[in-house]
This record gives sequence, C-alpha cells and structure tokens, in this order.
Amino acid sequence: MTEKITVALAGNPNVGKTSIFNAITGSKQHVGNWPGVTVERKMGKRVHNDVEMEIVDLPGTYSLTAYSLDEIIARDFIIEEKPHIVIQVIDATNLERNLYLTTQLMELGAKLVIALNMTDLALAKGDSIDISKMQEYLEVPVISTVGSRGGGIEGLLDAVTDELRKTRPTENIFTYDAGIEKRSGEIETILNSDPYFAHYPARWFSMKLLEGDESIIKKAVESDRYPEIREVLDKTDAYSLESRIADQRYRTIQTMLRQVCNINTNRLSGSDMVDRVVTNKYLGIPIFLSFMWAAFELTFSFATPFMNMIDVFFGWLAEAAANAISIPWLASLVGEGIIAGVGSVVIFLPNILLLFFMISLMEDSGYMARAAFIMDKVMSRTGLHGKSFIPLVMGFGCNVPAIMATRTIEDSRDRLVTILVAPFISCGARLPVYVLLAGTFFGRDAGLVIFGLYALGILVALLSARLMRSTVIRGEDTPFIMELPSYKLPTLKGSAIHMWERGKIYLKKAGSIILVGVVGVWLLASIPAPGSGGTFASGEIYGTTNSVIGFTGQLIEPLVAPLGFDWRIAVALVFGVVAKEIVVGSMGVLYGAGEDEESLSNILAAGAMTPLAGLGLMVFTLLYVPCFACIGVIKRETGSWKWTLFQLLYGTTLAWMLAFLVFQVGSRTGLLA
Ligand SMILES: Nc1nc2c(ncn2[C@@H]2O[C@H](COP(=O)(O)OP(=O)(O)OP(=O)(O)O)[C@@H](O)[C@H]2O)c(=O)[nH]1
Ligand SMILES: [Mg+2]
Repeated sequence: MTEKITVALAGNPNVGKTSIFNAITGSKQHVGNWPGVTVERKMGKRVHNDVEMEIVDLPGTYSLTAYSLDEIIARDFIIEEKPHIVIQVIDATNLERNLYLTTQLMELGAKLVIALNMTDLALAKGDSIDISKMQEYLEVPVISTVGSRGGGIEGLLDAVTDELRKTRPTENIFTYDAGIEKRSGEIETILNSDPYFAHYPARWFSMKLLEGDESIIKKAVESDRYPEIREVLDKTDAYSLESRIADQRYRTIQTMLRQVCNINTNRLSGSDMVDRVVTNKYLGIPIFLSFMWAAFELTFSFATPFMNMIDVFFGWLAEAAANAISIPWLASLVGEGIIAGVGSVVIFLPNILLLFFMISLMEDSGYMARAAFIMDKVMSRTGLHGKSFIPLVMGFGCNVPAIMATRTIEDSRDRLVTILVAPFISCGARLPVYVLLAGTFFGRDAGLVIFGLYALGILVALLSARLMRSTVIRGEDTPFIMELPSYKLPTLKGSAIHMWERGKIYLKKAGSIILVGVVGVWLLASIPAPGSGGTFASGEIYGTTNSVIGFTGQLIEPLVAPLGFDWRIAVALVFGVVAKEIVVGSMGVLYGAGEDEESLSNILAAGAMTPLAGLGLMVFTLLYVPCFACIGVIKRETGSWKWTLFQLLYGTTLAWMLAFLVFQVGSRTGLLA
C-alpha cells in the first residue's frame, strides 16, 4: 500500500517555489520574477518511491511572523496543518536572508528538507557552496536544484522519502545567549504544563512570545496561564529582546556561512549596471513608457497579417455555411450569430498571443519589479504604494489575478484602494475592442491610440486612488520596501508556454461564454418585438428595432445617446458585462458582420459608426463596469457589497463623463467628426 503524505514548499518570496512545484507535479502555475507571484496555496500530486505526496505550493514569506495576507496563508498552513515534510526552497545567491527562515522552521520542529535553488546563478556569479558541509552543519538534507529547468528534482524527492523514514525529529541547532535561554526555559515550562498549548511546539511558541509576535500573544492571552507568562515577559525589555534574538540568529548564520561557502563580492553584477540605467531618476519613466509603447505598437502591427488570415478563414466558413444550410433561421444562426459573433472575437487571437508574450518577457526578466520601483515615487504622491503597482501591472493580462495579488499589501486601506482602482487597468479582454476600433478609425496611429488607452487606464487608476485616499479611505501612508529580484534571462520556452496557455484560455472563452453570449444576442435579435408582427429570424426582424433586442435597446438608447452611441452599442455594452470580448462579438452580430461575408471593421468604416463615437466607445469600455468574474473577485477580496457597488458606480459614472467629453469636445471642435 502506498503511503500518503503532505509536503509543503515554503521559502522566501521569489526563490523558485512555484518553479519547483511545477517541475514536481507537472502543473503550469504562474511563475514570475518578482516577489509575491503566488498568493494562495496550490495543491498537486506526485507519487515517488511508493509514497503518494500531496504537494502544496505556498506564497513566499520572510519569517514566520506574518504581516500580509499571503504571508499569513503560508504561515498558517505550516503551523496549523503540520505537513509531514517542509521543503524549504532557498535562493543560493541570497543565503543569509533565506536561512533566517530556516532558523524558525527548525524551532518549529518541522521535518525539513532544503532545496538549494538557483545554483546555476550562484555558480555564474562565482560563488562556491560546500553542500555537504552545509548539510552537516544544519543537520538536514540539502539538495542542489535548478527549479526553472527541473534540475535536481528527483534527488529532492528521494531526500523527502528518506527523511520520512527517519524517526529522529529535525534538531534545533539554534541557541541564544544565557539570558534569552533562561526566559525561554521558564516560558516553556509553563506551556508544557497546559494542554491548551499542546498543539504548538513549546520552544517555537516561547521564542515567538519573546519576539513579541502579536498573533501568538493573542493566542496566549486566551489561556488561564497567561498572567504567569506575562510575568516572565515583563522581566525583560521587549524591544531589545526582539532585535537581540534576530541578531543572534544572523550571527549563527554568518558563522556557518563563513565555513560553508565562498561568496564573490567584488563583482559589480550585470544586474546592478542595468539597474543604474532603468531605475535612473530621469530615465526610468521614459524607458518604462517606451517599453509599453513598443509593446502595443508590436502587438498591433505584427499581428495584422495573422488577423487577415483568420478573417479570410471566417469569410470562407460563412460562405460555406450559407451554401450548405437551406433552413433560413438555421443559416442565420450559424452565419449571422455564431460565425459573425465568435469570428469577430477569435480574429484577435494573434493580438492576445503577442500581448501575453510581451507581458511574459516583462515578468520573467525582472523588469516588472523595476517598474514598480520607479513608479513608487509617482505613486506615493497619489497615495498609492509602489507595492500596488505590481498588482496593477498584472492587470494588463487580466484584472482577476491582479486583484488577488493585492494580498501582498500589508496595510488594509492600501489594499482596498488598490482593489478598487485595479479594474481601470486595461486587461486583455478589452484589447479586441481597441484593436477593432483603433484599427478601423485610426489606421497607422492605431498602436499609439491603444498605448494611449492603456496609459489613460493607469492615469485614471492613480488619480482615483488619490481621490479615494483623501476622501472615503483616509489613513497614514506606509513606506514601501521591496527586494529587487536579480534579472533573469527569460527562456523562449517559458514565454511561449505562458503565451500559449493564455491563448488557450482565450479560445476556450470564445467557445464557451462568448459563444453563449453571442447566441443569446442573436436570439433576442431574431425574436419579433411585441406588436411588430414579423416572423422569427426573418429579414425584417433580424437586427432591427422590430426585434426584442432592438426594441429594448431603443429604450436604453437615450442613456448613451449623448455619447454618440446608438442602441446597438448600448446592447453590446450591456452584454459586455458578462465578458468584455462580448462587446465586439455582439457588435459583430448586430451590425450584420455575417450577412455578406463582410468584416465588422469594414462595416463600421463604411459609416455604421463615426470615428468619434469609436474613440468614446474605447474609453467607455475601459472604465465602465468590469466583467462578472472581476466583480466576483472584488466582492470576495473586499468582503463587502458596499465597496463592490461603489466600484461599479464610480467606474461607470467616470466612463460616461469621459466618453461624453470626448464626443462633445470632438463634435464641437470638428476633430475626427
Ligand atoms: N536561473 C534560475 N532561475 C530560476 C530558478 N528557479 C526559478 N527561477 C526563476 O525565478 C523566478 C521566480 O520563480 P517562482 O517559481 O515564481 O518563485 P516563487 O518562490 O514561487 O515566488 P513567489 O510565489 O513570488 O513567492 C522566475 O523568474 C523563475 O523562472 C533557478 O533554479 N535558476
Ligand atoms: Mg510562487
């Protein structure tokens, strides 16, 4: 019979835990070169040496004293769920900082196996580490790994099963000065005599109390023995105690490192040299903006030939379907509904692939963390944190993980503001709307217009944060501290996988929710409105105001008429709340993109819409109500319907006002008219 165990992957942020998790379990969880990629625990399975392992990937944490939500998730898993084995992943290029967590895991009495990761980078830097000596010193197995390429994984799993067979617990090799040991001993005696504390190792618990860990003190307060514990704690000055403990841990680590490794310190690394340029006071922001601009220019221009190919394919498909199907309503469903609707969305697949390829390069190289660093100065003036910028940049892909990523923000007000403004960051689902409209109306400037919309999204997010920070969500600003990761050369394979995964999600969405959405629109566009008297899906009904959708669309049209939108756009925007791609899909259905095998873009360019309304529609789509998935995650992460509704109302009002401004200023000045 196979044995079943739980193995947790723990460690500092950005050390390669998820890379190792993926290598062990064959999953494709998100990996990125900045701290705070993983914000919830992820499970996977692997059988090795007849042992069935449930592997748990955890968010990164610097110590077992947790501050932000993601750290609390990691810490609670290790302390409360007590995994059979904890694999601590250590960044070999940053041993001292990483071993600090080791000291605490040892105190906790966890069965430890150390994965000494990024050994390739340590080697390239010229460091040498004596692994067997390190193993001897720490008295736990240390396995050298290269997580990103799956190196050393089998050896790591062997070490896990070996360790399982050993009965002796991991020994705590860390000791402190006599004063601390005496206090700790006194507290341990109290803890050991009270069953209330039996769930936690006494040594670890007492050290945490001495360090002044708030959540541990809270636990202790609930016990009857707390007055006695308090008495011991009061004998020493708590402030000096906390730093004394930290000092002594670092001293032990340094003593060990002196014997175990030889670190090359005199090289100014390539990372440092690049950083001098890209985080430069004057150059930083222009460099960031030009990267972004280049990304959208490429996304647009490079994709065009591929888009044309897809367009030709759907044109052919529509013709073939029209010839093959003789039942009129069915032909209309397939041609004007499904092919026109889904086709109008799938045509943007090349743009989506390119966008995600570019995002992946930014994420894996480590540039993203630099962007956060330079933006911190601008952002601190807006009342947002530099740390908020990473979640915001993640929003370029999708706002849902972006909102999840705010879990790394310690201050709850900072976090709330970031969640509320995150939907203004333009996500991949809005890209089809931009590519369609900018491509139709702005020709060669399309890339620039799209860049402008992304920039507008960032600007609105920052200004809104400023506004909220000084009105509804007031509070102290907290300082920004972030470790800059070293640059890593993104692998073509890694970026290609990332791109393909996102492409798959996009296609799946086109085949599911978008398909259902456009068929819904087609159906409502085919059913005669009450009193119009026509027949289902016939020419005089379909897509006109004699249909149910046209009839109701006309009722809401006055709401958007001041923005230059007609009822078709009003309807497309309503359906777009399900998923933003449906804005384009519904337009395809309602403007009759399937009828004469004409593409939606050509129909719009031929006069179905003015360039000005097109620009307004892009702005409106950027800012109005986010999609259902996003609304759901805002509710879950804020835990409040009130704030969720606030976001929806605020965004939609802003969208309306800005689109109104575009249309009114544009039509009065005659620009773009
Ligand atoms: N050169 C090199 N890069 C690695 C190695 N392991 C991981 N990486 C890279 O390091 C970065 C961080 O990897 P992740 O697996 O996301 O790290 P993590 O520990 O899960 O990070 P958080 O979830 O943010 O705590 C990514 O860019 C990886 O490609 C390694 O052994 N060598
Ligand atoms: Mg991770």
